[in-house]
Amino acid sequence: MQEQIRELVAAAQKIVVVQADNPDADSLGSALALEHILGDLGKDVYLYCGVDVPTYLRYLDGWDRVMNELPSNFDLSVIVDASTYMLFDQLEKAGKMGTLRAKPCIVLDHHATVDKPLDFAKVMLVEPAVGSTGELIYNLAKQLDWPLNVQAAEHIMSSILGDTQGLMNDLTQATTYRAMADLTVSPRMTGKVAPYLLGGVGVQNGKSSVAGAESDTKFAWNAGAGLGLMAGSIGLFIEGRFLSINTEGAKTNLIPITVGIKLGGH
Ligand SMILES: [Mn+2]
Repeated sequence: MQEQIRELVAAAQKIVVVQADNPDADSLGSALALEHILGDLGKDVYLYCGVDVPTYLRYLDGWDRVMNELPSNFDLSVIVDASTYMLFDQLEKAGKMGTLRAKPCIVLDHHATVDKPLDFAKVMLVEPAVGSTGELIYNLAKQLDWPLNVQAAEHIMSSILGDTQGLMNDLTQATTYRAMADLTVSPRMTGKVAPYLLGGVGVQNGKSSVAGAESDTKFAWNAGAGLGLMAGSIGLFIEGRFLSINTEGAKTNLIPITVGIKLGGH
């Protein structure tokens, strides 16, 4: 199913992300996250919802890009957080359901069995075991190696927080905390190589192993650079730094290289 999604997205240029007539933080966060993800994949993304975004959701950056009118021309639709006809009255009233049905469609949802399911979708990725559509998109992004920039990560976190009522209700699972931690720690690194700089000054304490030698504290400074990489769910980093210690006579200069692994997170 994930491969079908990859192929449908690859084949499309203009993609409309569709929310039902009952938008909430999960649907809006999911739509905005997809706007960033698909945008970073080079797609033209439109956001549609049949009703106005409620004022209580307008803290989500980008809510004002959600349009009340379905574009007449698009290659693919992605419906988020809904999988029943019953939540699309506005499209029916506007006579646009036919337009939606005529184009390839992906449904991303987490609601258990519904009445009148959207039978025209090419792919229905509906996972009731997942607490929110935001978390489902996070999983999909990891499986398909989709880019998650900072904004996409924040929107997914808003989705998750919305449906789990701040990680408080039954929809919150171990995977939810893991996803939140992952998205919080370093969304910039997800699927990417991230360079960074290091620097510091301090004191270096050394003691000769010769019997009776006194320990010695010296001023030192260091500077360096590192590179973080992702390999699946494992984060790797390599960093090198130039360390200079003000030892008597000639300075002691070292270039320690550190290589490490961060497990279970980005
Ligand atoms: Mn939801």
